[in-house]
Amino acid sequence: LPKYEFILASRVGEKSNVGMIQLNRPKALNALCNALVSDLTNAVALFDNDSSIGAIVITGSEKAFAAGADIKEMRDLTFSSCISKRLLEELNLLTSCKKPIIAAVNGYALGGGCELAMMCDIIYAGDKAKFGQPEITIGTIPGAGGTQRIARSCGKSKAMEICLTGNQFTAQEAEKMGLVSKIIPADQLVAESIKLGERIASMSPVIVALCKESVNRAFETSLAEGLNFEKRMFYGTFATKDQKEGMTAFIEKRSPNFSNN
Ligand code: CO8
Repeated sequence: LPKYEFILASRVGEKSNVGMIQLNRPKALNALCNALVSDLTNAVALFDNDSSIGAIVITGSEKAFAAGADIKEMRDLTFSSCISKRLLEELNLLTSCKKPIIAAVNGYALGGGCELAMMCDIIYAGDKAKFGQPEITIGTIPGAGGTQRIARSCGKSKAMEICLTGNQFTAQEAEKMGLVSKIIPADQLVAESIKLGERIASMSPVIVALCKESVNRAFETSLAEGLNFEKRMFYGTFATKDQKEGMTAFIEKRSPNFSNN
């Protein structure tokens, strides 16, 4: 795997089938400077195209998942420079990854850090994690999905309160709101997230990709269209060898041997 400046990337899990990305810019609490975002999107693309990898985990340090966009890089931006640089469009590439991405959040997930976690497919939080969208306190607003994704997963009142006050909220509150799926003691968070990645990586990759796409469709369309989309994807699974293998293995009382076909 390539060496990156602001992240560490490795293959983890008993079968080395989980791609691990650790944000590694400790001096700035993993603030998402442009170079870090490039490293991150490159590493995700590499794992997405690596057939030995079935799921990806993104984590930070115990102190910070990521403390947001880099405020020092942002201060002197202008409207026209944002347009010409297509600011934040690169980070959005993460959402086109076919493989499930798990955010393992310890410490601060603020601003762009919270948004990065919400771009992932599943969030596991350490018991001391702190979330928030503090942009309003520094004269801007969330720009990488915060207003939209919190509204969709937690409703309007929570989204408004979080985005308009900039107040931090705890892992426990985040779980209650449905933003994170599980809280784990901080020192076990990464190991548990890898286990989750291994569980997903034990499934058929092609079926996992169809399943992820179907769940994501729920956020993009009406219920009737989404149900139709899901049904077509479901029908589509019967064109794969892995569906035959999965059901045959069940009937023969053995574990399946998926092939990504
Ligand atoms: N940008 C740049 N540097 C940062 C950032 C940041 N977001 N956060 C922390 N740092 C730096 C500090 O400047 C400090 O550096 P130095 O030692 O050189 O002064 C170092 O990290 C340690 O930080 P603190 O001393 O502040 O550590 P504390 O433990 O006292 O406080 C906090 C931790 C509460 C997390 C505090 O650092 C903080 O409030 N950080 C800023 C949080 C914030 O406002 N984030 C939102 C940024 S705006 C944003 O994210 C826009 C979203 C658009 C999408 C972005 C996608 C990339």
